[in-house]
Amino acid sequence: MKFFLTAMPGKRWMIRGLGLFIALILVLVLGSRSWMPFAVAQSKPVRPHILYIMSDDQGWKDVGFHGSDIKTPNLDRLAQTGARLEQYYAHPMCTPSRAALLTGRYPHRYGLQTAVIPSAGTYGLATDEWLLPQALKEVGYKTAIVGKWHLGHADRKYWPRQRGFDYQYGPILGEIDYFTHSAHGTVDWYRNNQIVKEEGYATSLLGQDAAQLIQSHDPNTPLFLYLAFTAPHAPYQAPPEYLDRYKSISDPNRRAYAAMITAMDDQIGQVLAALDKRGMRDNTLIVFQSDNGGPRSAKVTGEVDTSGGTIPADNGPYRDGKASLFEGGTRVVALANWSKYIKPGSVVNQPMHIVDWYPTLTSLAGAKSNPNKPVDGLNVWPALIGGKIAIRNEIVYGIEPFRAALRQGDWKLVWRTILPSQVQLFNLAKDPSEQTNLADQQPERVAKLKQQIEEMSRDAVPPLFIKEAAGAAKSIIFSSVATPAEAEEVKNQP
Ligand SMILES: [Ca+2]
Repeated sequence: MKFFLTAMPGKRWMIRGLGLFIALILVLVLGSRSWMPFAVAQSKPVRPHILYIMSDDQGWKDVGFHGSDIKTPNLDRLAQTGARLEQYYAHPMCTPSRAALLTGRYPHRYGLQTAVIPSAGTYGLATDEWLLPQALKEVGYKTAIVGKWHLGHADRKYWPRQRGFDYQYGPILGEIDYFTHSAHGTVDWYRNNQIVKEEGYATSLLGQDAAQLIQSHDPNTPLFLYLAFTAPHAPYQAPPEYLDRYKSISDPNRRAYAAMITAMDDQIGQVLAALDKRGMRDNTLIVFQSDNGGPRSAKVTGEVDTSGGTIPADNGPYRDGKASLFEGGTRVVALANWSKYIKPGSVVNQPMHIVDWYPTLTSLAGAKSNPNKPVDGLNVWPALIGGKIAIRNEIVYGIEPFRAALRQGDWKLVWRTILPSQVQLFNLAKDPSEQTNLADQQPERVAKLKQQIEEMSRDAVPPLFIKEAAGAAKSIIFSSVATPAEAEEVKNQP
């Protein structure tokens, strides 16, 4: 070898040069993590397990990692080892948000843009929508919903087992008692469409069921588990052992609400432990979000009467809350975690919308998107893994016949279209709390945003809530006679 190199000096230089070249490449590759998207150095994701955790009516600030006094150690750890999504938007109420997640399409396209499906409601999410579990099932996923549905209950064709979920456990309606699992005296607690009567606190039962499902799952089959807690939606109820942890909070509603969130966090810890135990964690994308902002008015906490106490949710700097098109109703607490691809401790400050998960998750799964209808979501995977390219410039908060809100870049228009109409324009970069209405100073911007809303509204189906409520009201007001006692009752309603 020595002779070879001595006899061929040119070759020796070539070998030295090659060594230097390899060293240079190694320096570039290993030293470049700080500026490269985290996942570029990783292999391409292939059909991950997906654990999608949703809380219900949780305030933006009501997690440890947003500075709350409510203890959420498991969510905090997910945030520390994943990405906080700090400009993440949902719709302002349960039904529209959940529909947007599962369809990837704005709810005004199928009539679910207004309010929630009430307990007496007979309508549901249109059955010609192609839902996320249906798409994932086609490419071999096992699909499961553990928790709240709220996308139609009066007809079984709307139920989750009929909409692509292999397994179902939990309530179909929007709100239940946490101990009796009932709404208006009717038990709303099912496993695979069969009513289940059992003891236990709803949050604990959901967590235990999700953990058991993971423990019995074959890790070689991709799993989509939609874990939709009812917590911390009203009624504000928690077991004594959790209430005892918040003796320092004197207000009963806030104390129970804090206890409900910590009980949920404990269950999330159990579910994560099950993923670890089953060896699935490394190949699981975990998402957590609240379905809408925390309520700031007793009128929107739900169907139970909470008017006697304080409203416990805290949306931090954001204006108003649930049911409102202001940021407090729509910019929700959210995170994504998958340490193999998503940089631990990162913060995604790009705007993201709940409709974005549909194309993002179907793309990761190698599944087909909706074959028949336009999807509004965008694939935000590059943003989640630290890419700097802006994916989304526009946020649709809601398009309803009587109100709408749209964000383009930093500018947001909130428009009440019924008389007396009202237009508000905010610069969210400078004024995230929406305190200064700039509509009078920027008439051209207002006109442009209004025009865009008008154009979007042409694709809207009339809200099914209004259609059904008007029908019900008509049958009452044209078929009975009002009495003074009834008038008094109506006047005294909260
Ligand atoms: Ca909700």
